[in-house]
Amino acid sequence: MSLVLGLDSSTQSLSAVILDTEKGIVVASHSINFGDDLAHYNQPHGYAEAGVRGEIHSNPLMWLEALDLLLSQLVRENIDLSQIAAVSGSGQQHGSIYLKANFNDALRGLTAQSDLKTQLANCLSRLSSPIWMDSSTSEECAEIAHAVGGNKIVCSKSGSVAVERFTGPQIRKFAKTDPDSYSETGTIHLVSSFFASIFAGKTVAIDHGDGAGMNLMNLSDLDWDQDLLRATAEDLGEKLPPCAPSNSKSGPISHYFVEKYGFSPTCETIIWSGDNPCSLIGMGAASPGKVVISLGTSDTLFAAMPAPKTDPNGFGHVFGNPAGGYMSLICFKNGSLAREAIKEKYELNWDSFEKDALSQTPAGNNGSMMLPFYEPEITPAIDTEGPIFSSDHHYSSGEAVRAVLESQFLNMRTHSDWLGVSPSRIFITGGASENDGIAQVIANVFGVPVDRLDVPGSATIGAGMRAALGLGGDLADLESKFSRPKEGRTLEPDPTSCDTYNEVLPKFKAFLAEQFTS
Ligand code: ADP
Ligand code: XUL
Repeated sequence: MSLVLGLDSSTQSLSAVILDTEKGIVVASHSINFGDDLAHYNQPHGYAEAGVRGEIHSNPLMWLEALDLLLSQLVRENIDLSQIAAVSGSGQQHGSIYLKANFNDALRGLTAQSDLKTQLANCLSRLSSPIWMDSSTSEECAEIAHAVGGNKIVCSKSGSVAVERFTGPQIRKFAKTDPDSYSETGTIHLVSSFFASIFAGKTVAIDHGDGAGMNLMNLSDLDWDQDLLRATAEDLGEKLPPCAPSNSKSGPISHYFVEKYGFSPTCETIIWSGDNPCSLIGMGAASPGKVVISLGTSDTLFAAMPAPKTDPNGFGHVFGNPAGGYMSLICFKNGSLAREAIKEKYELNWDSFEKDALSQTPAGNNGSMMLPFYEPEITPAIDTEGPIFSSDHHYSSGEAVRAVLESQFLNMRTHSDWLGVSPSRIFITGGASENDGIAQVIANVFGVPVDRLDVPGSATIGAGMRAALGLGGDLADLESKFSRPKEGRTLEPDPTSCDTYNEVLPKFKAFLAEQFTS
């Protein structure tokens, strides 16, 4: 059997691809959008909108319902799931699910006569899951850093300073604010290890890629760090699954999926990883040399690293590379959500955003800039209530579209300097990467050609490739089949615009520093 299934539970959707690893083709793909397809949860973008002081949570039952819905729709489309040899997946990073001690028994006792949501609902010791957009744990970050002797130590151990959205500070906040429910919690899972456990029918490990996004794993031995565990919450070591390499097998698929959806009982499950580590694999960037920009709900910039190197400003991160070694990751929270805000304000669609608005204005926007932070930003760490414009004249739609894009990518260039990598080519992925206007601004700001891959959805594809790697597949072979650049779609930088951006860059940095001096 040469078919593998890759899933991606992201902020706004749950997606699946089936890859034929011999023929090198995508046999099927399907997606459930939380806002549109599961509108009864009232989480139009995949999370509850009205958070208190930066709290952003999702409903884990919505994720479970999405999984049953996705698989039943694949079966209804006559996709034969019995031919799948292995399953793995990708999850939005940092989000956590809190489960009572009955979780393992409930997984073992799942029956195909009912669904996952109904059968697992009473395993939750916390009804909602904080996700990566949550910025409510500054106090807990400071406490963790203080307890281990400062953020320099947190960073040298875990690859990141204590970060609001990371799972450790989120766990600490839960333990402080709801100690009874915390002590009732038997296991804390990441989105990735939660789904992986459901497929395996038992609690499985957290992989080194996603585990590094918790402020709890020590990068030197890739295991839980006892000082960080102690600084975070009582008895935390007992509530976490073990850490394991990303290609670990977790046994045959749970009987639930065999009986309900016709999977083969011999289908192997491979533990899941985070969406950015999976994307690194899907983009063919697992070996050092390629720089990837992912334009999803957030924008991220990442690259494989031979040895861990940390960001002196504390904004960037080091994660485990699912193929071994390390990767860097820099997350810009105001990605698609900021572009969407401008699109909606000027009543544009993505086509007119690019063709009518962007094309009206020249590179450099005649000096009109903006700081495109609609929500508290991660890179740089800024607590803001809204965007700031450099000029108080009314921006036309063309000026506003150009301002949001130029400032996003000038900010990205500024805050990826510490990697010390001069890319000769950038690979882009994610929902917004299809937009040629956006891709051209990236090419011009960074001054290098920009490529996309033949097959869209690098996190989902990467999850499928990881399923194949778990069965012993060859990375170079899989990359040659699924991570090929799309022919005829390379965007070359325009030399005149590149010169303009080299001149604008120091002005943008000064504007940013002027507004946010801390
Ligand atoms: P995530 O994985 O975080 O859920 P995706 O990678 O699926 O996100 O990207 C979804 C985002 O892509 C949407 O929020 C939307 O703003 C953006 N998007 C989709 N199509 C376009 C387009 N043609 N141009 C610009 N942005 C787009
Ligand atoms: C990475 C991050 C986001 C999430 C959601 O640190 O917070 O990219 O993984 O995609």
